[in-house]
Amino acid sequence: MKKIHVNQLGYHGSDVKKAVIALDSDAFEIVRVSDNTIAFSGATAEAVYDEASAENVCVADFSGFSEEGTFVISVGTERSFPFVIGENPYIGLRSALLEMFNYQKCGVAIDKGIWSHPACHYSPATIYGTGEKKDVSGGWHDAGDYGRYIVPAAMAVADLLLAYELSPNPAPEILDVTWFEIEWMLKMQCEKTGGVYHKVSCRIFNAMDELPQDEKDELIICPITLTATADFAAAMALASRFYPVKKAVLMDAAKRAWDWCEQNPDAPNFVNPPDIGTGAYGDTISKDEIFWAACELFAATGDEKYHDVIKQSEIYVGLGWADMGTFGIAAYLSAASADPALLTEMKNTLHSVCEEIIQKFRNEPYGTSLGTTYRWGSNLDIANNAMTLLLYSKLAEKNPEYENAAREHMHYILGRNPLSQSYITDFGSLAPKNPHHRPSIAVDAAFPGMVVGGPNPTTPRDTVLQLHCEGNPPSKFYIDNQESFAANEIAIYWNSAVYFVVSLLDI
Ligand code: 9MR
Ligand code: ZN
Repeated sequence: MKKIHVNQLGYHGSDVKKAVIALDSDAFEIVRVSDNTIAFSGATAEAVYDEASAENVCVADFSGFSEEGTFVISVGTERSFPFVIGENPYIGLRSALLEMFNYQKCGVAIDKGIWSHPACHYSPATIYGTGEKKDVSGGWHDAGDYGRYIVPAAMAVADLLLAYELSPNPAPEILDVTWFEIEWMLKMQCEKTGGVYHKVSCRIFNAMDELPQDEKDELIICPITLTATADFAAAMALASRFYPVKKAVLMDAAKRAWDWCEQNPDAPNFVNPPDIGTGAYGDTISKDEIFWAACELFAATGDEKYHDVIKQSEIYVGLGWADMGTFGIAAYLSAASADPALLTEMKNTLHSVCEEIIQKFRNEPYGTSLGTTYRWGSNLDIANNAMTLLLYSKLAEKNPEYENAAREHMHYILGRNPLSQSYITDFGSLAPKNPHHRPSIAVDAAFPGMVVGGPNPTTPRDTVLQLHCEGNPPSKFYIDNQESFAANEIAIYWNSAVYFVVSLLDI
């Protein structure tokens, strides 16, 4: 087990560069891997107690060192994993994170080396509780399972489109990649009512080594929900900015979904019907999704009817599949005819969230901001906090400290954490090899560029994780085991959030 933690890909020469040393040390050395010579000697900062890992650690700041090459940090006999200092230590990362979405495609044959497979899940699905069939083929498999769910889909689409819009150097293919999911989302809208079905999947999660084309059980479309319909309205209105040729179709879909929400404000929250066991994504509060939808529809149309809803609403803030408020704020900040006073209020609201993040960040030696709360998908929370800071700096007021903090969050994901664990498959010396991802398990090789959920001590039913990590502090509650769904699964909206961050940082 390493005791000196670094970003295992590396750092740009001009970056703030820090390693975290979980040893009692007052000095460190940077050693050239090529010839084992010492390139730099420095003093560590005074030891601090890190609550999330329950350890004393010292930060080694080597920002002043910018020689290009491959190095390790050394203290006594301890060595970190090697890392690069250079112009592009993250080569291939951004495109791999995006390629994951092409790999998750459902309903079409996939041609990706050992991970290739024929088309899957293309038969018409049954609308729950009826004999009615509907074609809802396409879209991305959500995660390690083959379900396709509107709520996380809306989030992934928003992350990717915002990455395209706000990156200083966006990958042009983002729009094509994302269109595949949007096309499927459109099929999930009920033609008659405008409401949007919550999800489509088989009744249960099938065997872990089953390839998608072998999952032949009946596909079930679960009932329309307010959460899914509001998320859909928001995502389609947002998408209308990016696909001019499809604008009319997207806006029509968005408005019909909005009307459904207005007519069904008290529709119940989603819970799985008794005979369905796949992901629920049930959200008890849909007001933030309505707020997001109103902001996107207002930004897309300038129609005061949506503005009135925003003016009467609380300002919601937060990112996560159950929290869409910050997307709403981002939309309002880019709306052409925003109200100046409300605009200021929204900026201030976002600013206070950023300040909460940054207060924690200043106290966390690993460059994180989660305190001791490592929920299922803790890496999403890491990425979302970075994303929130970057959105503020981009849309409200440029803030170098926020941008630096976002970069520091990426260092955590790429290995500068208490386990020296990179959380992205195929990137870093110690990257996950056994993600909870059916197609990877079936061929016994992890598809590259997938972000795993990360440490999570709060899911007792993940028995393999619990057994292995019993007694571990929160940020060390992780195992690279294919059975650990609560720490080692992958998901489209985890990749999309990290993709947003790397796109804005332009790495
Ligand atoms: O990411 C979701 C996490 O926030 C929830 O706590 C968890 C339990 O409801 O579900 C996670 O989402 C999973 C979904 O339900 C099914 N597909 C895989 C998702 C990632 O683990
Ligand atoms: Zn499929």
